[in-house]
Amino acid sequence: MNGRNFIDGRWRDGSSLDTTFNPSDLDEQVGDYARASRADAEEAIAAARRALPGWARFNMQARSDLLRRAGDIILSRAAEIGRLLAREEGKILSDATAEAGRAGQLFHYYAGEVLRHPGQWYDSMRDGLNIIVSYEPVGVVAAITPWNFPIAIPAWKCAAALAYGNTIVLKPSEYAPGCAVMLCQILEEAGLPAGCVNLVMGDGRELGPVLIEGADAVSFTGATPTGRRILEMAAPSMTKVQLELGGKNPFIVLDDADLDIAVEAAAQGTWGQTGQRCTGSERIIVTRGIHDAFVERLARRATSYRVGHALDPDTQIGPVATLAQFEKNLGFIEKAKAGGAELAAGGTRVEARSRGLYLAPTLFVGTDNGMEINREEVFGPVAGVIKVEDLDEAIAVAADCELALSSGIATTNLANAERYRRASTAGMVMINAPTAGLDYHVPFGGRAPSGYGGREQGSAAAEFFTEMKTAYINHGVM
Ligand code: TXE
Repeated sequence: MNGRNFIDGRWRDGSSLDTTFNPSDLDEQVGDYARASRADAEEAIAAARRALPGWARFNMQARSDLLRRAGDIILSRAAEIGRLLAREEGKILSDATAEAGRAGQLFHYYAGEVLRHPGQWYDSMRDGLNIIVSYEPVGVVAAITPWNFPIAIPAWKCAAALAYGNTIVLKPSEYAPGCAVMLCQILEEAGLPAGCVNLVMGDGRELGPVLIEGADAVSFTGATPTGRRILEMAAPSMTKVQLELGGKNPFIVLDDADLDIAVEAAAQGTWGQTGQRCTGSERIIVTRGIHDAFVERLARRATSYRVGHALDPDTQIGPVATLAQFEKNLGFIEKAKAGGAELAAGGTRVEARSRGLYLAPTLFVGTDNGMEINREEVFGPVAGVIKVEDLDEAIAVAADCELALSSGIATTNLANAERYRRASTAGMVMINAPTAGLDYHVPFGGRAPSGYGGREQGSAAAEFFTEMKTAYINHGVM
């Protein structure tokens, strides 16, 4: 893939090229991408601003049709997008293709949302007046996205922003920008007017300040420290900010759990997609009565996974996406061992035919909630088991964490499930289901510092991507 920046409807070279490599095989180069300069980012913001009035007034039916067409094209090219995603990010081909499909469905969903654009009408307390509350585009949106869902996250930000009449500058992760290039090609093919979506690639630390100062709103997904930095940078210009950040998600297993369901939900939540999901299970909190049986089954499940090349149809767990993340994961593992956590599975690099970043699904037992392995977001196929006495202690341990994105519980007791649903401090609660793996038509996100500035996806996205206007109309009719 040879990717260029997309500014004002034109594909443009950058100041230099950045190369990406296949994490399943570091000897394979995947793409060369034009690196945008700060001046390019300024031009992209200016183009988005010029395009804004036209897109904000764009005929509703035509806007809906355009988003639907974009969704159709994404779905028709899902295999191609999935293959690029698998090569560049390392997600196994079936998951990568499904993610591309999800991106297409998101565009279809927001094609429908265009037609359900919110608004309210009220009687006034004063006779002869009515009140209309309308929801207007927030303006130019900078979408800054990470590598772990390189088509779904750009899609859910762009589809929602466009549906509500905004224009966009998209800045994808430098580790996996290929899918964002394809998304912009598809939006162009679908007929989106020039300037409505712009793409700038490169280092977020360099381009970020220009985007944050120039845009009306920034929607960011990524690391919690980066999110804090963005919030600080947005303060002087009071740019509206939406942050989807890290998780340290607890999954509770109670004595009354169905063991099969508990093991599979924990396994999927922990090791699925190589654990590189902000909603992944990282702390598995297990009550004493079921602890040994559960741990024995879960450790066996960990060693049953086939780890390997993302394009190999037999592979169940792909590589870690980047060398930096791989080394970070190994660092967490070493420190957990040194701190007294006991390795029940994995913990080592996996050798394969290709020179890939393969890490065995890893499970620590005998951990407590104070250990680094249970406090810092690992963002890899690694989890720690914490033994507790009962649901009360499980709730307390689950809540003893700054991050509050997703959470889960395995129990066959309805009252226990409901108690946890109410007690959880997280933005999302799963009962007998993995903490990761979510629908796109309902709100997604967590409480600060996991999330900030309104939920994404579903109709909840309107909160961030629109501004309210309250109009009083004195028509004089009593
Ligand atoms: O994230 P960054 P990285 C977590 C996970 C991982 C860590 C680092 O723990 O180990 O983050 O991943 C852009 N101003 N998550 O380095 O740095 C950057 O170019 C503006 C959790 O990939 O946050 C990229 O486009 N932008 C997460 C995007 O921010 C800046 C998913 C994300 O990069 C910037 C991925 C700046 N100062 C990683 N610095 C989740 N919540 O799902 C960087 N960027």
